[in-house]
Amino acid sequence: MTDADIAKYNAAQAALEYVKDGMVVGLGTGSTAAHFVRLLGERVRQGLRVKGVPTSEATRNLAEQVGVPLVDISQINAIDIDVDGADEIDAAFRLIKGGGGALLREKIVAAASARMIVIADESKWVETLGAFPLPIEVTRFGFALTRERVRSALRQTGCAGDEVNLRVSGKANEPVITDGGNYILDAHAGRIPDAEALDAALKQVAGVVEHGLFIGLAHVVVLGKAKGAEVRSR
Ligand code: A5P
Repeated sequence: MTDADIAKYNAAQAALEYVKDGMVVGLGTGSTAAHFVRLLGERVRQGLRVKGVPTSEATRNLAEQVGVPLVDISQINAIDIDVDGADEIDAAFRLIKGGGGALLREKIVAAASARMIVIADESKWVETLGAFPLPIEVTRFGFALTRERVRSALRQTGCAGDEVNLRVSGKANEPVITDGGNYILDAHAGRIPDAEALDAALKQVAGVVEHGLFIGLAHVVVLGKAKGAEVRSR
C-alpha cells in the first residue's frame, strides 16, 4: 500500500467504532470508502448485524462481494450513519465530493442519515475549498447551455476560476455517464470564497441535478495518518 492508502485504511478502520449492531449504514464510494466496506464485511463475518445502503453501483458490487447485507433505499425511512470519503474538507466541515462521480446518491444518503462520518487521508483537509474541481451532475439534455450558466454562477459568487469541463474517460474521450444516467461537469473554481452562495447559485441553474458541495451534512471527520487517525467532531 502507498502512504496515502495506509492513511485511508487507518481512517476507515477508526470509523468502524461508530457502527453498532442493528444499524442501517450508508456505504460511501471511492477508495477510502472501499476500505471501510471491506472492513465492515470482516465484522459481519464475525457476527455484526448491519444493513448497508450503497451510494453507487460500484459500492453495491463490492458490498455483495465481501458479504455486507444490503437494504433497498426505498424500503427504509432513515439511515443511522453514513460513512463516506471526501475530496476536500474545510474547518467548517464543508466538503467537496464527487471525484468518483457518485455525488447524487452520496448526497441523498448523507442527507437521510442521522450522522455522517467522513473518512479521508489528512491531505484532504484544506483551508479553502476549490483547488479540487467541483463535480456537478447535469442532465445530458442541454448540458452546454447548463455549463455556461454554471460558469456565470462561479463568477457571480467570486470564485477564482470559471473553467468548466465535461468529464470524459477512455481513449475515445467518451462522456462519463453517472449511475443516474447524467453527465458530470468539473468546475475549476480554484478557490471558493463563499460555498453557501455557490450552493444557492447552482441550485438555481436548470439542468443541474446536484453538485458536490456538501454543507451542513458531516458530523465527524476521521483523518487517517501514517499511524492511526485523528477524529474531529463538530
Ligand atoms: C465519490 O463520488 C467521491 O465523493 C469520493 O468519496 C471522493 O472522491 C473520495 O474518494 P477517495 O476516497 O478515493 O479519495
